[in-house]
Amino acid sequence: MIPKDHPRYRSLVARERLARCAREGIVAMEGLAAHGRGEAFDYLIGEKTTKSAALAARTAAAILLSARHAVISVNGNTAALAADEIAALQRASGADVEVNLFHRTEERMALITRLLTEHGVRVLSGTPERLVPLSHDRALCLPEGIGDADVVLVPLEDGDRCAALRAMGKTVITIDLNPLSRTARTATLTVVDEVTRAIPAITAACSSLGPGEGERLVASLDNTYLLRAAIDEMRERLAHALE
Ligand code: PTJ
Repeated sequence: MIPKDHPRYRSLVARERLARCAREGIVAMEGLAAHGRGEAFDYLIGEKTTKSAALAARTAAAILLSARHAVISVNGNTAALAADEIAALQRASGADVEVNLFHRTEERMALITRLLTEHGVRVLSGTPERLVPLSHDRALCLPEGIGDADVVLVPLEDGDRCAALRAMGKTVITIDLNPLSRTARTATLTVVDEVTRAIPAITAACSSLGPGEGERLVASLDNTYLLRAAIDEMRERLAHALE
């Protein structure tokens, strides 16, 4: 039992959930290490949505809404932390949801699909094919899902696959607390924010974009600017950390 008045309640609940999901086989053991890295960067942005992340989230909504076929690619960590949030984003954006794993096993695919379905996500099913230019099972995706998509949202992605999806000509949106990661630098658009804050921000933006705002956001998208802004926000916080 985590006491509600613990100053780090949210973080402890997330860790507890990830540990439980790791024991159940939903989260890969490597996913726990990935979460720890994310937490460290979350400290640096003050565990809140920064101005540049809010702008990135609105731009992400604009891209999803104007896509021919948008797909949200869900891995173990994202399913464990944000199943309800994915269901809400799917409703708001009309995007398809595909389970796509770095550490792929049929058992984890089934467990994650069940978890998402229980939370109201409509998960694509079908026969995967080796369409992503990568070796081993990381090449697998659904021809009618990620294979067909022009826009793919890949929270907490591995840099290699992000680059491979870009090489396939897709617009790639990622959510990654580390603005220095290869994924963050390779994606078309990076939301430098914690996944349980970023997804609701994108969902809220889907229903609040003003007339013409989406087109303006897409036309002025500059991911390097957004990453620099995230780093500047971290630097600014560090400069005043002990005041
Ligand atoms: O479930 P699987 O098999 O698909 O595996 C998922 C992991 C996350 C293990 C896999 O994709 C992986 O190894 O990812 P990386 O290369 O460690 O990248 C994950 C990135 O997400 C890192 O840059 C972390 O800083 C960041 N991150 C971790 N937790 C969060 C996060 N970003 C946003 N919100 C988080 N909660």
